[in-house]
This record gives sequence, C-alpha cells and structure tokens, in this order.
Amino acid sequence: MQDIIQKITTEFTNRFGEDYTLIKSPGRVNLIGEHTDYNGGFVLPAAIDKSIILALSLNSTDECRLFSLDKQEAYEADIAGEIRKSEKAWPNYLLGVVDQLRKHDYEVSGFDCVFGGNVPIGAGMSSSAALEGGVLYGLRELFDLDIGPLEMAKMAQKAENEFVGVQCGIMDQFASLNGREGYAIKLDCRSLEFEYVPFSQEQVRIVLCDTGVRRELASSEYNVRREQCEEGVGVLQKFDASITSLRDVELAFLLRHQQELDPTVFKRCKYVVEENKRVIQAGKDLAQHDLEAFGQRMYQSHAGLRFAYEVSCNELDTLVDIARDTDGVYGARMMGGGFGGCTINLVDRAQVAAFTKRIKKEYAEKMGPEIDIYQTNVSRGTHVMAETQVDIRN
Ligand code: GAF
Repeated sequence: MQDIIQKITTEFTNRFGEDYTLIKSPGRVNLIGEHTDYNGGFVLPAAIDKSIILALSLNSTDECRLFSLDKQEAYEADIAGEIRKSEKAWPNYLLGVVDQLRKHDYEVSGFDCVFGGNVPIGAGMSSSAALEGGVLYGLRELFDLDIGPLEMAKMAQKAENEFVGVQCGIMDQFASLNGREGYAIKLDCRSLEFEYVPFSQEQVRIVLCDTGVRRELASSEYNVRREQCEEGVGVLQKFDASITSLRDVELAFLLRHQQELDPTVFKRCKYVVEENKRVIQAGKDLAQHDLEAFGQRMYQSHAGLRFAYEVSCNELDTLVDIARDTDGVYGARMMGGGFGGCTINLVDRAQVAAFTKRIKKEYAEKMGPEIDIYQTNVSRGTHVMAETQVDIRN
C-alpha cells in the first residue's frame, strides 16, 4: 500500500501541487447475506485492508480534474451547471457523487483528484463503493459539509444507481464508510440500524479466492433479480397489504402463495426469505464464536445462490466444492453480486497455507487457469489519512 500512496501523492504533486487531503477508503467482504440488502433485509459485511486512496484538493474553478492512476487516464468535467455523465465508465463513479451532493443542495465547486488502489476491480470486493464513498468523504472534508455517515452511505449508493446504472443496495457503501477494525457489521438495510459484531482473526482467517471471471452480464442480471423480487412483493401484497419488501415475508406465507407466483419469481423470493433468516442466525453464531455453525450457513447460502437465485457460475461452484473438501475450512460461498469474482472462505489460521496450496492446484487441474488468493484483515472504514504529504503512514 505504501508504494501506491507514494505514486498517488507524486502524481498529484506533479499535476496539481503540494496541498492535498489524503483519503483511504476500503473495499469490503460480506460474510453472509447476499442479495438481501435491496430486499430490505440483513447483511453481515466488513471493511477490509484493500483500499482506494484518493488525494484531493480544491482548485477554485468550476472544473473537476480527475486522474485514475490504474488507468493512467485523465478526465476533466465542467460542473458549473448540471452534472453530465461521462462516456467513459470510471469518471461516473466520481461525477455521480458530485451530482448527489448538488441534488441534496450541498455547495460544491471545482476540485482536483488523483486516485488508485489495490482493491481488485470486478472481483466482488466493492472497488466501486470504495471509490464513491472515498470521493464523498473527501468532498465532505474539503467543503466542510455537514453530512452524517448514514446519509453518506445513501448518497454514495444513489450515485451508483443513477450515474453507473447498477440498481445496487446499500451494503457496499455502508460497509466501506462505516467499517471498524476487528468487527463485522450486522446491518438492517431497511432501518439502517446496525451493530458491530466482533470478528477476531486469531483463530480464523478470511481468504478470498478470485476466479478472475468478470462478466458483463453481472450488472444486467443483477437488475433483473431486483425486478423479480419486486414482482414477488407486488403479488404477495395483494394477500397482505403490510408487506413492503421480502423482508416482511415469512416462509410459510410464501409457500401458501406459491401458486400465485411465477415459478422463477417464487424461487428467487424463497432464496431471499431463507437468506434473511440465515443472516440473523449467523450473527448469533458469530457472537457465540460458533464458527462451525456459521460456516454451515455459508454453504447453505452458496447453495441458495447457486440453485435458486442462479447468480453463481461453474468457476465459483468449483471453488466452493474444493473448499468443502479441504481440512480446516469452516465455510465458503460466492460473495457479492455473482457471475464471477471471488469466493469467501473462513479458514483455520493454522491451515491457511495448506488450503491455499490445495485450492490453487485442484482448481488449475479442474478448470485450467491459476487463481489469485488474498488473505484479508477486517479494517477501519473510510477516513482521512493526512492533510499534506507529511504523514502518510497510517
Ligand atoms: C452487489 C451490490 F452492490 C450490493 O448492494 C449487494 O446487493 C450485493 O451485490 C449482493 O448481495 O455487491
């Protein structure tokens, strides 16, 4: 990370000068609770030690001057009037945030920003939420805006919905902005009430296995899943007007109304209703340090995502199958939106090396390519690292 910080500060200094605020904004893992956030349900994510770093400063113009270190690409946008979407994808993550600030009547004018990081793109670790939250946090600092953490998460989510076009829920932005070192976050995505659940990595490590698969269809299929859930709610509401999301639906009620639902919609709804229950139980398992029980729920979650929600893929299933057969693994499942990206594995600390070796070898034998494996630590959410170049160590 130190080398990335150095590159960003050097690039910023060369392009825009020596005054900047440095923000660190983490990616996230999700222990359990997939595709529940936009259904008003529960999730159990945590911020991690892979981050996007942003250097920002005011420039007293009406221009946003942006530079992506990873792409080695600059972009300038006039933000005097309405904020217009860029034809390139990456500037929209930042412009979407400026647009949200304007829509909420916060005064924002021109700024300079250089950013880059080590959250693998498209791997399901939420590099996009890290960027959105990071730029929002940075602009809050620069313009001294009075925005609370919950409002920030909502605005960062909206930026993605409206400027990037993925109808994501709030989990990723919330986790990135509000993470705490050594804790997972049990979040009620409807009320935004949350509690920090201690997640000690003394006994267990979070290991991410990256299939390397990045599929275009991920975002279109994501939006389709959302619509199917909404269709289900629309039907079920006719039988109980108090239902506003799948969060309100009991399994027995759903089963009673199976015939009224399209079979695919029924499958999707059933998965969500069951996953919500699992998150609540898994939160208790974690609080009681019952990793065995927690891990079993991860496998159940994966099976639901694979067979009922149908957002997994052969590569992810293969990784979970190998993990299940490997000593020292408490649980494994696909993580994030699906169709590629990573599996999350809870692995006994003493067995991590053996696990890594075995999964790399078996995956390559079965599927061909080598996979990337990351060990992660549960870390602090978005924060200011330094106001100038002097202190860039934390
Ligand atoms: C993506 C989305 F951005 C999240 O809001 C969430 O829905 C997740 O997929 C699935 O749980 O990461």
